Amino acid sequence: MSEKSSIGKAEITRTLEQLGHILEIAGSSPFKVRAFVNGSRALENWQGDLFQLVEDGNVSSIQGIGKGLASIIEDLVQDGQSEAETEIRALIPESLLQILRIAGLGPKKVRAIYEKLEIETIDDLEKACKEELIQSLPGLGKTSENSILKGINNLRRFSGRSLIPNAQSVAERFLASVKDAQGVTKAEIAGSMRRNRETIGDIDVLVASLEPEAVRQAFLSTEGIKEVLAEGETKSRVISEEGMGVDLRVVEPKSFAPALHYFTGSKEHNTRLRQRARDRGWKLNEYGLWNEAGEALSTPEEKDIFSLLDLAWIPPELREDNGEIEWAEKLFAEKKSWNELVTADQIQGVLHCHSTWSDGKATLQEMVQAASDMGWSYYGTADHSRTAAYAGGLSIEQLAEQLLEIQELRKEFPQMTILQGIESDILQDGSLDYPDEVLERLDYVVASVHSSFSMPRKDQTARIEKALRHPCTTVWGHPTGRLLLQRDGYEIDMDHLLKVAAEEGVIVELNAHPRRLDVDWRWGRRIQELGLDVGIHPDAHSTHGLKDVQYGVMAARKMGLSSTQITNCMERDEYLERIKRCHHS
Ligand code: DGT
Ligand code: CA
Ligand code: CA
Ligand code: ZN
Repeated sequence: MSEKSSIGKAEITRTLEQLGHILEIAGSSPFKVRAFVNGSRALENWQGDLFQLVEDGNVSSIQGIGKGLASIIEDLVQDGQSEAETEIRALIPESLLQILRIAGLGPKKVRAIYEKLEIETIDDLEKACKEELIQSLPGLGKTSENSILKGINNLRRFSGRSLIPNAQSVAERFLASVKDAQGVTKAEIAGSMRRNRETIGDIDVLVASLEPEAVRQAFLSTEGIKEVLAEGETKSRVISEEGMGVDLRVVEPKSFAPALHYFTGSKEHNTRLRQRARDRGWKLNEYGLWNEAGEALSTPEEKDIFSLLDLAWIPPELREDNGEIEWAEKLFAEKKSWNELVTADQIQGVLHCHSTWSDGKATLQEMVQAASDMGWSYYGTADHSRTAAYAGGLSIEQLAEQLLEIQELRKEFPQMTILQGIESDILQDGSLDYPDEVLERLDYVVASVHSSFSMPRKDQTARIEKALRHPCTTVWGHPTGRLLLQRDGYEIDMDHLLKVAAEEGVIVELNAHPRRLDVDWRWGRRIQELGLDVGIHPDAHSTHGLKDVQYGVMAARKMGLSSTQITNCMERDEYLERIKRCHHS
């Protein structure tokens, strides 16, 4: 296994997009620029085993990736570097890539700034703005100068994205304050939040009203604004005290549905839909939809836009230009609609929760009480296994003691089925953390990696495969090990391991902790193709942590899953049958 070849698809996707931007700044042909930017997106949306594809010499079979790009991808996968990449990077000073990160500055503007003023760094750009040198450039003006200055400031202070719960609390606050403004007929959160993305860049608030001034005042009087970056008649932008950007857009009530569709995005999805309108001589934008005669078509609801374009309504979560448009086309032709996506009230119980027996903050009794309060009918504890000393992993004796407590709790909570499980570390060699006869006494086993994250891909894959093939493994816990905004997952052959899970009847966990949301939603299509079962588990370490199930449900919706594909939407008896596994001996 080669040590240097540990460059994954996500990184390659980022590289290709960046190369496209570099080419644009350097003044390359638009054709070439587009090949990279579109190729990056094509790769991001493609699901499968990239390493296998490279081995088969088949990269150009991905739609949207030509021969030239394919050979760069092959080099990146095999060697972690590519000569073509080095050549492209040499076209411009590296520091220009930092400038590209400033909000509102795309490659075109960066090119003008670089070409005309020979500016290469953020500090020089800041100076040029203050000396009012930018406003004379084509495509830039006095206002761009101010917005660049603010953008630089923001980049320095708030360059990050946010986890869903943080963004949600900010969004709710702003939404509540504009909802009550005079003249408001509708108000909704759009953007990545409405699409249930795993992290949120900024919050987009969309309001329908004929009195934009009242809305703006209500918006700007929301509590906890750190800075107002822009205030216009229908558009405002602020930074909240939590450091989150919040955009307000006010539209006329008749434009609300097209605006909601537009500002929900994704940008890629929007582009496809606009093209679809254009293909029939129509026009679609955030204000409405017009036919070939230039007549505005009536679109009171989002679904009207879709149906006028011969598409079934697409749930916002799926709008990533990830095959959803083709699917909506097919559904529309068959006069069908989308399968209902899973909802939180369909969850019947959970596995994979911790307690004070290991590193949880609440006792088992408190956890069961809280689970019962959630309205669930089964609850599976899963404390850490003995090797996880740092997390208070349970010895074999402690497991036996815990069972005694569970037997008492079963009497105290007759309405609940209380299961004893374990979150077993997958040891270095892929074995589980107890002898088989101990594992066999448990109701279920979650197998998770908690150590040796940087093993070479092949070894890591073999390690996990061995654990998934163990007859006592019920659930594959947080499959990639990623921590959002903190660390990427370990390198594994995900496609292969999903197939192993399918063969072995192992449940793939959708860990609902908002920092994990692991397995990643981008595997949703593949998981459905393989007919895998997904379990939404809170990995709760406190009673409050049980509520994280809601984020798992959001991610499951983004994967396109219905309740029938989620194991813990099963009624209790069926569920108990499903998780039985370790009774071979
Ligand atoms: P974020 O904020 O980075 O988490 O992601 P979004 O998707 O919320 O992006 P944002 O806030 O920049 O824009 C909100 C939506 O507005 C976006 O999803 C689609 C739409 N939009 C913004 N800029 C463009 C554009 O240049 N073209 C098109 N077609 N749509 C755009
Ligand atoms: Ca946004
Ligand atoms: Ca925005
Ligand atoms: Zn874990």
